[in-house]
Amino acid sequence: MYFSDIKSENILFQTEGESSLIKIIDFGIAKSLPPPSNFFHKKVGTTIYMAPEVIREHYNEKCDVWSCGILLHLMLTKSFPFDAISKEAIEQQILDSNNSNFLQKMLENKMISDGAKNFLKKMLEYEPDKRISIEKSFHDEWIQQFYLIKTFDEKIIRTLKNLLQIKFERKLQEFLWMFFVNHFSSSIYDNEDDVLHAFQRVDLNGDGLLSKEELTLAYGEILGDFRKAKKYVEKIMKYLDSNKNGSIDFSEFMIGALSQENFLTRKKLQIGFKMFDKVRNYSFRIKRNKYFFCF
Ligand SMILES: [Ca+2]
Ligand SMILES: [Ca+2]
Repeated sequence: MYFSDIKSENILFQTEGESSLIKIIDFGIAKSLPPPSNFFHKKVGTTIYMAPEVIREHYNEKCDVWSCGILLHLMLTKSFPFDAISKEAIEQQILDSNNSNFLQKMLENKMISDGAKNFLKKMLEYEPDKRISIEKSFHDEWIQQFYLIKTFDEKIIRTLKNLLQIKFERKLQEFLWMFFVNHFSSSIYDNEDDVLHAFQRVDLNGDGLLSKEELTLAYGEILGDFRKAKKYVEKIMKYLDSNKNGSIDFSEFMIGALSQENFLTRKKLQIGFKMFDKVRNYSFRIKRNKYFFCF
């Protein structure tokens, strides 16, 4: 899918902490990716973030890379590369940026590193065909220096081993876990950072999904036995791939990685139950570490 309206207003931090997850909101004009040779032809988005090909109304997913470049420029310099008093004038500036010196001039006096400048040039490449792809940008040298989770530390290993214990006995149980993970505020999670780091460590290509191959590599390394790892990964996919798309997203991963003993405490379940209990026509009991819903 491509988003076509990447901008600071559409990016939220989940918590105030430094390692907060960020979430993109407002998928109103997002679209599924067109087949490779097809393009979209309707000008949508926010002018200051718009790629030149969007203004020319002939574009594909590369328009998101350009908008990310504008956003990165804003983050690094507190300014936009284009600036004018009207939308039309900004559009004209963007269209006129097809000049080999434009980026060079724009960045020459900026107090940012050469690595950042080079990366910005790749993202703000005028021709979409020559512009870096999202996949390649994740592996760019400048980005990779911030991606420091190279090893399996103790916390990551513990989190990944929790995944091996997951077993849903009933569909209702699976639904409840999904509900807790998707609706609880992060203050409920004691070890959300560990879960995030474990997810990032396994997600080698940075696409936000754990493929069977990525999981097998991770468990193979942890267990020292790739044949065993393959078996475990089959089990993980069976229990955690709830939308059956062949990969594990962060919500699915969270369900398996949170330790059941630590996560399902009475207090947390009661908070969760209050969220359910809008119509107040069912009750909730915890007995000997088991929980029951009574309708
Ligand atoms: Ca991945
Ligand atoms: Ca899935």
